[in-house]
Amino acid sequence: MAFETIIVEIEDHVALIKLNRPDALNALNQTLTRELMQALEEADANDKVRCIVLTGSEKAFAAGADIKEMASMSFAEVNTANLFAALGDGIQQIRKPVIAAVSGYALGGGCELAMACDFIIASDTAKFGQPEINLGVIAGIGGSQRLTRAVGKAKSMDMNLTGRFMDAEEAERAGLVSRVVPAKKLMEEALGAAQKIAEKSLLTARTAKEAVNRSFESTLAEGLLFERRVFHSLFATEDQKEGMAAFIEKRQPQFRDK
Ligand code: CO8
Repeated sequence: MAFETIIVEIEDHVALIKLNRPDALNALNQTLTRELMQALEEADANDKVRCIVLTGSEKAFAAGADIKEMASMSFAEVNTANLFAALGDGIQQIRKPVIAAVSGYALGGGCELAMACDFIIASDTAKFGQPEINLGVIAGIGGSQRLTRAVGKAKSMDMNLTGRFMDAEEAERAGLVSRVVPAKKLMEEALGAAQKIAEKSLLTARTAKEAVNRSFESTLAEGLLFERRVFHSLFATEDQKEGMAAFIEKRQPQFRDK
């Protein structure tokens, strides 16, 4: 299906979703939110897709929520629309791995969107920030929560209170992104990582994602118990037998997601 604000391409088991509002530096409006969630859900349900990559343009992953759309909204309108809740909470419901490939600005809702993905690969031009305070508001899709968990209180407070941007190098040092690559190599690197994930058992990849995400929601003891139990449960799968047999027989595994 054709979308107005995003472009979706599926190749080699990877769905590439590109935010496409160039005139607004990919600012997130309600149409984009709806279309992005639809595309993510369709990719999650599509048997041909084994990993998802979300990206923007070279200049901007996304420069935040659409300020022009929000500016005149009343409390009741923001509340009734439950503005952007789908993005903050919805991506977490996507069970296939989702990589954010970030070049240029990832600000406000854009930074929050990237953080809602499973991990971020950044180009050396990436700039992350929560500048909402300059607009008289605060982060609303996880910028005070996911960012704090990712980089700790000191940097999160600094970014949320001063509105300053963090460059790619600092973001990698702080643990916000998993790797930084030259801008020209960003898509090759992100699609390469997605390809690697796509070669695994999807059943196991989903379980790994679930286990890591559980660490944000539980105590260490509960998280460790969850991890151990799902580890045990993977011995009920054909892919565990195949993966271990392939290692012993010195060949590539043929996973069947069973
Ligand atoms: N919303 C709408 N339009 C935008 C946005 C945005 N967030 N960002 C950029 N644009 C538009 C500009 O208005 C401009 O359009 P036009 O040409 O029609 O004037 C076009 O994109 C290009 O932008 P600039 O000319 O400003 O480009 P520069 O290269 O000079 O600057 C910046 C780039 C630094 C990224 C600058 O555009 C900027 O500061 N943008 C706003 C960043 C920002 O404040 N983001 C936070 C937005 S608020 C938010 O994200 C809240 C999320 C939580 C909501 C939760 C609800 C529950």
